[in-house]
Amino acid sequence: MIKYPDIQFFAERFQIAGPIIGIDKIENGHINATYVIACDAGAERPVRYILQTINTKIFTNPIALMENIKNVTDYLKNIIRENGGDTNRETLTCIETLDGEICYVDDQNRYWRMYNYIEDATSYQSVEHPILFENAAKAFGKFQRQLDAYPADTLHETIAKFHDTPKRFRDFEEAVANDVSGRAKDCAEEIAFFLAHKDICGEITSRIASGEIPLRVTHNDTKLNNIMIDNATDEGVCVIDLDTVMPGSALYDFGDSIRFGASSAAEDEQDLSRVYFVPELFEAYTRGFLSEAKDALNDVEKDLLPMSAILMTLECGMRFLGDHLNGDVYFSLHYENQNLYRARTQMKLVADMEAQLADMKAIVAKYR
Ligand code: ADP
Ligand code: GN1
Ligand code: MG
Repeated sequence: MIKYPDIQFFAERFQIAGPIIGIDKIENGHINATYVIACDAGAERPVRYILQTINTKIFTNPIALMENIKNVTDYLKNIIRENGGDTNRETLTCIETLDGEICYVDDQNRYWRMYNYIEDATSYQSVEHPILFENAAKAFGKFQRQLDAYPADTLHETIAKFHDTPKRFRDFEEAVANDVSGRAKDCAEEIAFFLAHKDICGEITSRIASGEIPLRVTHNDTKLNNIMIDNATDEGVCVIDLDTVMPGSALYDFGDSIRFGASSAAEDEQDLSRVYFVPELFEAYTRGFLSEAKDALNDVEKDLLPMSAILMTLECGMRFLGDHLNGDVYFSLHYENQNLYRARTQMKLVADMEAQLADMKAIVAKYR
C-alpha cells in the first residue's frame, strides 16, 4: 500500500528508475512540502528520490530559483569531479521531468521538483554529538569555499533582503502594529524583548554597506537538518536545501548554524528551563568552520562571528513572533502557537549568548 497515493501521479511525471513502491513524507522543513519516493529498479535496494512542491507563496519566482539550483549544482559537480569525489552524493542532482524540464507545473500551478535521495546519510534535528556539529561546520565552510569564485551576479535573489536584519525588524514592527491575529496582547513581554534589540540589528548590514564585510555566495539557511551527515564517517557529505543560495555574508551562515545547533533543546521546546546556549557546541562549530574558512575571512568578519550568532537568532526569533502575530502565514506549523514557542527559545538563546559574549570571543580568538 502506498502511503500517499495522491502524490504518485506527480512523482511519475519525472524520469524515475522504475515503478514506485513507497511514498513517505518528511516533516522537518518549515517551508516546502517534501516526500520520499522509493522505486523498484530491479536491484536489491530501491532507488529513492526527494519530491518537493516549492512554496511559491515564499519563492515567488520558482523558475529563477530552479535556475540558481541547477547552475550551482552543475558548478559544484565540476569541482567535485576534479577532486575525484562522488558527484551524485556530494551535491544535489536535479531529476528532469519526462519532458526534460526542471519542474513539473500541475493544474493548480504548483511547482514540483525532484532530487536524488542522499543515501546512507542522516539529516539531524539536533547535535547528538559535538563531532557531528564540527563536521557540519567544516562542510558548510567547504561549501562556501567551493562557491568562492562563482559569479554572484548571475544568481537570482530568491528572497529579497533575506538576512537584512534591520528590514526584518521593520517587518516585525509592522506585524506588531497590524496585529492581524489579535495575539499581541498575549505576548507583550516577547514583543518588548525584540523591540529592545533594535540597536544591534544593523551590526552586519552596516558593515556590508561600508565595504568592511564582503558579499559572497552563501547558503543562508545553514541549520543542521540542511546537511546530510554520512552514517559511516559522521562527515558532512552533502549540503541540501539550496533555495536561498545567493549573495550574502559568511556571517549569516555561521550565525544561523549556531542559532540552531548550539542550543540544548529543539527549536520549539516549550519548557524554557531546558533551553540554553551550549558554549562547547559553539566551540566545536567555530573550530570546524575556521579550519576551513579562516584564510578566506577578513578580520572584521572574524571579530563579528559571536555577534552574528546573536543576530541570526534574534532575527529568526523576530520572524517567528512576527509570523505568530500575522496569523501563521509563513512557517509550517504542527500545532497551535508553535511559532510563539519557537520565538521564545530564540529569546532565551539570545539572552544566554549576550551574557556569554566575552567567552564566545575568547573561543573565536583560539581558532582565528
Ligand atoms: P525545507 O525548505 O522545507 O526545509 P528541505 O529541502 O530542507 O526543505 O527538505 C526538508 C528535509 O528533507 C531536509 O531537512 C532533509 O531531512 C530531507 N531532504 C531534503 N533533501 C534531501 C535529499 N536530497 N536527500 C535526503 N534527504 C533530503
Ligand atoms: C526555514 O526551510 P528551512 O526549514 O530549512 C527558513 C529559515 C529559518 C528556519 C528556522 C526560506 O528553514 O530562514 O531560519 O526555517 N527558510 C526560509 O528554522 O525562510
Ligand atoms: Mg530545510
